[in-house]
Amino acid sequence: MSQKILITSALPYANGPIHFGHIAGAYLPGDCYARFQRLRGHEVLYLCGSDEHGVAITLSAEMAGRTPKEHVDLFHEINRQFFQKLQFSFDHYSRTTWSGHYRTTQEFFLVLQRKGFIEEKTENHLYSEHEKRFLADRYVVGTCPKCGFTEARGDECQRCASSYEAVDLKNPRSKLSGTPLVLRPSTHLYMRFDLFKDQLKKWLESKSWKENVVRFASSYIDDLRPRAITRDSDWGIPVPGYPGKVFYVWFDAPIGYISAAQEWAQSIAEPQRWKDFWLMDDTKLVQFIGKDNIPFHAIFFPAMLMGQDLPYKLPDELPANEFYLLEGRQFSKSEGWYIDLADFFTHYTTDQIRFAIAANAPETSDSEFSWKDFQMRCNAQLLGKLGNFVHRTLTFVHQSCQGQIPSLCCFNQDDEAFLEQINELTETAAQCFENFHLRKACQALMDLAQAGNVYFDLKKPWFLAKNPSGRAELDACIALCLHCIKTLALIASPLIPESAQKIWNMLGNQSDLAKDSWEQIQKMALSSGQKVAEPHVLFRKIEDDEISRQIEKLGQVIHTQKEIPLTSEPIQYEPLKPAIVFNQFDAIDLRVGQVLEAEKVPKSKKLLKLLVDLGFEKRTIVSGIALSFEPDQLIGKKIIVVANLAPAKIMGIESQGMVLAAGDDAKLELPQIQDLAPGSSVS
Ligand code: B3M
Ligand code: ZN
Repeated sequence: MSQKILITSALPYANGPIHFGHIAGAYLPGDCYARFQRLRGHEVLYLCGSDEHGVAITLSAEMAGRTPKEHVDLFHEINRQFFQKLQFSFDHYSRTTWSGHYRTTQEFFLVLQRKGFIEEKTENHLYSEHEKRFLADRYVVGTCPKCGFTEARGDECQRCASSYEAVDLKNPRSKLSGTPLVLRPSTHLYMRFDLFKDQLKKWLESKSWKENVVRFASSYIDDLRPRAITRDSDWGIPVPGYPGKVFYVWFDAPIGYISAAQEWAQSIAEPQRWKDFWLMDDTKLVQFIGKDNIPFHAIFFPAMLMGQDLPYKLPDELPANEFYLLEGRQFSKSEGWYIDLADFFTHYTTDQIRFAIAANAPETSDSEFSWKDFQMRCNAQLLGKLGNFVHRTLTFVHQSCQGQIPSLCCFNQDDEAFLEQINELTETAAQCFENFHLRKACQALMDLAQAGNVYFDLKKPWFLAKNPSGRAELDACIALCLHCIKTLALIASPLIPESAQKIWNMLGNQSDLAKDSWEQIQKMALSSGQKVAEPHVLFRKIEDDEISRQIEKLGQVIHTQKEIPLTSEPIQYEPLKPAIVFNQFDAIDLRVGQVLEAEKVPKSKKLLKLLVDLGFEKRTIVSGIALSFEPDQLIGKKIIVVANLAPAKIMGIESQGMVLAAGDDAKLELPQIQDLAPGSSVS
């Protein structure tokens, strides 16, 4: 029976680009689940969006020399595009700076206040005598009261994931100046979470959630205290009746799940539709989060929902994943310990990374991306098992069956056994998707592809083809292999949607697989006589030397990405050049170029020789940027090129253009283009 399923993935802060570490926790599992449930015929609403408030954002914006609004606009867009690139199937991607979200948050608060769940308290807060202001959580660092980590953040510990008040930290100091902080009284609003203790306890006991979630949540329940829900800041949602105060980001962000549904409902011109999902008991609410977000989703947000007048849904499932590291360490852009995404996607596909992450998802303990594991998943599994089976079967259909699906008759015992295996593994995969076990779902997919290969080898259809009396057995074998491929496309669809669709099309189907029905595809017999397409390569082999190069890149400090320190030396401005008229400027033809190759020019410290793709042609350009960039860092990057500069010989090489860069020789940055194709004009 079809059910309404409301699925959310934690709203990422629009505070920096998200990376594969995030994707593994709350996002890819959510997307695979949403895709699976749609195939099962359920009515899915899958929501996400940017979390755009909070002092972490004002702090980073300040460090980057942007206003908070400029900062969130930038990263909202970058992250939205990243999700698109990864083929995420959100029904709506909202943002918490949407005006409707302000309204909903303020209404939420007013209801809690009216019902007596909010109190005003004057308490000690951390004050910086050096900066002459109160410092909100993220501006504070100190020693974690739970685990003793000395660099803990002011609201949650990045080591043990505890959440606390900044005043609970030992040795608190300012994140910006490093100076110690003192306590001073200030008035704030507190939410009486303590009043929800019994109700929360009863509700949590009714859930059979993952061990890590239950353990974490119960450790909070016994010590529930009122918590401050306001901050002194001018960036955030204003607290009605309290000028100068805004809501704490963890008060407004989870309400973002509701306002995202409201914005979605407006976008489809059915403004009340969100209620079918948020206010109806027959909806299932599944919230995908990372483990550091457990207390907010298992305790604080449910309490806020319980304190409303309207019958809001509480989460039915809270699949929380552990952390996903990069070669054993946390992803860190500032330390160069990260994967450059623009570069990544010039070499590898969305499905390769989706599969590698899913197959190694941090479900029960931390796991990691390693380049070797990535290579193994792509070569031994995607290519060696799945790609290989599809390719050899379809090639055979063209060689020996006139490119058509043969009819299926007269099964023998081996065929029966194979068919049973297909059915069992399909059922296993469905169970895995249903229960958030992506690793096992990937395993089931590979097991099925391998079962296909084993069966193909056992039946030796190339041998049967030599003898006319083997025809019926050959037909049955190939029809079964094609049935297996159809099932592989189905199971693969939530995980690697692009490749699944390609496989689906290769079988001669025209429809959109993601919109089809699991049950019907499973039951459907392939029509004999249907033409299958010529097989084409689904997955490229990744060579050892590219993997070695990728590993070498890790840890190199990337000059272009450094944040601007607050205490930088005063800038020596170059004097302005004499004015030019528009026509002089317009005579310069600026184009987007993509760097295909880069190498040092022998005997030169400053020069790099680049091969740049301008779309309509490729150019060799000699550029004086070698002191700021390693050749490898540039490959795949889209840059801006002066395309009509007369060629010039530099160190014996003809340079056919110029690359635009800012700064001086030792510290250059390249303006970069994200989406535009090589050859696009810049004006
Ligand atoms: N933005 C924290 C995070 O990205 C936070 C989640 C909000 S979910 C309502 O990990
Ligand atoms: Zn800690």
